[in-house]
Amino acid sequence: MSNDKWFEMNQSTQKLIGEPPKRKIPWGSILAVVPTLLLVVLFIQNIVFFCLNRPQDIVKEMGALVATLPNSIPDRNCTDLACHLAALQTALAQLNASHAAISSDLQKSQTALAELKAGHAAISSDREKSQTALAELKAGHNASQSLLAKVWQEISSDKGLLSQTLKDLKTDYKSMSQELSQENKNFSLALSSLQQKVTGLMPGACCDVMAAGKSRSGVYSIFSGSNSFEAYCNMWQDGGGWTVIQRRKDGSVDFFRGWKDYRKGFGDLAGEHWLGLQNIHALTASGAYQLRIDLTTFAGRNYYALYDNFSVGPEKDGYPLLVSGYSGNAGDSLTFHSGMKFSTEDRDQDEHPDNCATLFKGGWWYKHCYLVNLNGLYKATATYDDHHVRWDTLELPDHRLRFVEMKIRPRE
Ligand SMILES: [Ca+2]
Repeated sequence: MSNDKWFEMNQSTQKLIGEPPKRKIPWGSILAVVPTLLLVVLFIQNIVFFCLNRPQDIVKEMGALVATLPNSIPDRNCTDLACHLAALQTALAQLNASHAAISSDLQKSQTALAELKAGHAAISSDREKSQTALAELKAGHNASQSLLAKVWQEISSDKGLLSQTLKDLKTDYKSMSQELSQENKNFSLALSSLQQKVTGLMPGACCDVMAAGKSRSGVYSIFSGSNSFEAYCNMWQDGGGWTVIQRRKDGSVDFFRGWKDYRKGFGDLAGEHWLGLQNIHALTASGAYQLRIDLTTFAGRNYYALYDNFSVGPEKDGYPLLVSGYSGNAGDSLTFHSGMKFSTEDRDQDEHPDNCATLFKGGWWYKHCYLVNLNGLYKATATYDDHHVRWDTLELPDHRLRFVEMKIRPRE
């Protein structure tokens, strides 16, 4: 239809203008279109080239990117795109997790920072208070110094008066000290006198007990110097008032003992006993004493020996015996022992090369060794032996003894 129209138009045109003109080749248009076509071809070629090569480049770039990821990411060395994507996703997940942790730490840090700020504010407040208190203290210190200066000034002005007062006080003190010293002396004298009176009232020996009206023989308390002890008082023999220091009568008490026992005393005061060297020493150190020894033989005969002077020295000297002034009917066996120290099985102070106390089973003022062995072994029969209770100046067989009593009394 359009070609027909164009032909009709051409026919009509030809009719109008006569012969149609000759047809020319459009070289200008052709020259203009060719470069454009070339450009289009090149563009299409590049597009095709890009489309063909781009995926491989992407894989390479992604591979390079994945290779930079940490070693902890799995499949970081694979070569295909899916694997690279998986690795990148894993890395992204780890980054997310790290980010969450960092966010949490950040939050905590912010909280801590807020607390620090609060603490700093409190410290600042305390510091202000401290500064205020310090200022008050300084003010107080200044006031005290001022007051002290005033007081010192007053003291300085009163120094003369104070010196005089001090002098007066010293004089008063001296006077009072002298008075006090005198009163102290008076008190000491009164106390001493009182002690003497009290001591005088206490029996120092059995003679004092008798003097106090006790006429019955028995055990009484004795106060001799610093020593107080009990002793048996013989109130009937030869005027009475005797303090018994030793008795043997039935062998009920063992007399073969050591130093400690002889020092302290042992046995039954109402029966067989030894009063003790320390007590005997205390008694005889208080005054002049006499000693009476009563003896009964197995034949039933009674004897006695009386010594006007009797004493036992202190322990540091070995409790030495001093005895003299014999009278009686038993014979003087004991003077032989005067001057001797006391010996026991565990303390040899005799003059014999051996220990007489061990040899003759007793404790005594052994020499080398004895004429008297009143603390020897007690035998209930009249058997003769060297280590028995003996008084050797008695005629045989009477020097074997069934009863012995040693007693002392102040010499009149
Ligand atoms: Ca000896």
